[in-house]
Amino acid sequence: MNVYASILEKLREEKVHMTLIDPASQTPDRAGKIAEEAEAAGTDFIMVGGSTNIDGHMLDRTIESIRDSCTRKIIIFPGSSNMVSDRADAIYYLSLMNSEDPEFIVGHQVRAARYLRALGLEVIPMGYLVFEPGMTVGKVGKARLIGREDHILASSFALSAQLFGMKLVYFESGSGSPTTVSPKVVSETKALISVPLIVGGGIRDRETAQAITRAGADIIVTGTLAERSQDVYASLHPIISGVKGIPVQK
Ligand code: 1GP
Repeated sequence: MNVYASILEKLREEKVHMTLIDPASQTPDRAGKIAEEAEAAGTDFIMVGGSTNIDGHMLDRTIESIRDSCTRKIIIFPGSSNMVSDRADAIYYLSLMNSEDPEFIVGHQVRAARYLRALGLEVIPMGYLVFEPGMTVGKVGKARLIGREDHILASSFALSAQLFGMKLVYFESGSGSPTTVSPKVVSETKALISVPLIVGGGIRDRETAQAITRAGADIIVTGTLAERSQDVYASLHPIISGVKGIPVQK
């Protein structure tokens, strides 16, 4: 089964949690340890990537280390056309739709297209929307930030992504953000789209993760929490069990 099909299959049963690991934030060994503990805490998929440029060798080593210590599928979350590795199970083919720079909407994607085809890596098309405060990805990606309460603009972008044929929509506040998108933005968007909605950026506690999930988010992403934690299991388990405790609409 390919990765996208396994995401959909999982979502038929329960809400999904993904752990983001940025290869620029720690050694490959530590990345492997984070993934191992995240899996024990119940995470469903490992995303590898970030908005700072990472050389291919570091990306490969990080994915190999995660692969050695964890059985979860690994999805690349690329910040540029360089972040491609055949060690992963899939890659988000993402368009930062609210960028002011066409490079982030379609430029990197065009440069990577033939290489991705040659590698045979599974590609998952995704509409990626960056909300205030945006943090590093907002600056690097030259995003015209969406307000965290702006449900009209947010849901219009999300519906547009679906109309373009994208298979996932990701609402991003930026890694390390002090705020998250508002639950109302999530609920208004879910009322309009049928593809899975991912929400990430600034989620650090069970209550926030549950509020966003209850509003309709299908997939919750956390990154910073595990990267900064001495006890990854203890940090992630309350969030993941909280997310899993919200029933899916059948
Ligand atoms: C960033 O949405 C992810 O791309 C995760 O954000 O690091 O704040 O958990 P955090």
